Amino acid sequence: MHVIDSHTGGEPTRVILSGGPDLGSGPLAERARRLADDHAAFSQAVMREPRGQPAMVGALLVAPVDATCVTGVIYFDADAVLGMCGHGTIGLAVTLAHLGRIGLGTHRIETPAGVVTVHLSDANTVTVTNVESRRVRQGVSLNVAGYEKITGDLAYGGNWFFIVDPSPIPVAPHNIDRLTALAIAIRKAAIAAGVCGENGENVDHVILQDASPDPRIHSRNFVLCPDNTYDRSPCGTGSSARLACLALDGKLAEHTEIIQESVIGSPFRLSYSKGANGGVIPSITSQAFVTAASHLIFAATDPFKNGIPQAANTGA
Ligand code: PYC
Repeated sequence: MHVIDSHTGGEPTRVILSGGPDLGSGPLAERARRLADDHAAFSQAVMREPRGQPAMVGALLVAPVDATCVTGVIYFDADAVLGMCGHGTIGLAVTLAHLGRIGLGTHRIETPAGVVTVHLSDANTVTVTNVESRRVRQGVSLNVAGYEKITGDLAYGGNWFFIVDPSPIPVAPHNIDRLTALAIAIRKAAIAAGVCGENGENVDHVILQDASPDPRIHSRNFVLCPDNTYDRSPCGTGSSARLACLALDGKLAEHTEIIQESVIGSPFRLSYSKGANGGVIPSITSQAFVTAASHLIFAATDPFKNGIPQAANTGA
């Protein structure tokens, strides 16, 4: 299996160029369902240690349905298939440029959530124009053990997010373990309370918002991903969901750029234009860097051919 790794603000992306499962043809959302239903062992083998690493997102290249797209892609982590991935799309564009498959300029990429565009302005800098993003519920209160109540918004940015603003725990690197435990409890409570997307989609990510100590930065976030790791970047789809909330609350005007940073201080430049269906079309700019080009080998006799199971990793 031939892969290229990159990171976007510290968040890793692994592009699978060859050797992935054959998902057949048809709409990418159907092919993504096949990846989720029939190929969990593949996702875990490629994302988990010893071949992968915590927080890694895979980008499986597939043929696009829309011939105007340079590629189709299905994103996944060790535990879930994603509708879209913002940091991954920045990593993918830089990887395609590294391979000489795209040049500077604007290109279309098909994802299960829809077609997005990337504008590559130099070898490392990419602006993603995401799918229309929207808030679907505001001020939802959840019962979370240890807290009187946790209130947040449910919003979509290519994946489903429960967004708590402000975070009851300061968003800072020394609090990452506590933030992770709280975000896992919030996601569990949201699912138990039936807080879900219009078609029954579960909340797959949780965002805890805070102010940044740097006055030039609009805000700082902590984002929990489906595999229970935190996003080292500010999360492109999460930032998109957040932009939808800021727009609806009248807190950010159309075409006004802000900088949002992650819990480890990685910045995304964000803005939006109004969407056709009442949501926002987010624009996300950041940089990615290629870190490795490898052939993954899966020996039949390797006891960790399918990765280290999560319980063994965490002691859970
Ligand atoms: O950047 O959209 C994103 C993302 C999703 C999961 C990890 N990163």
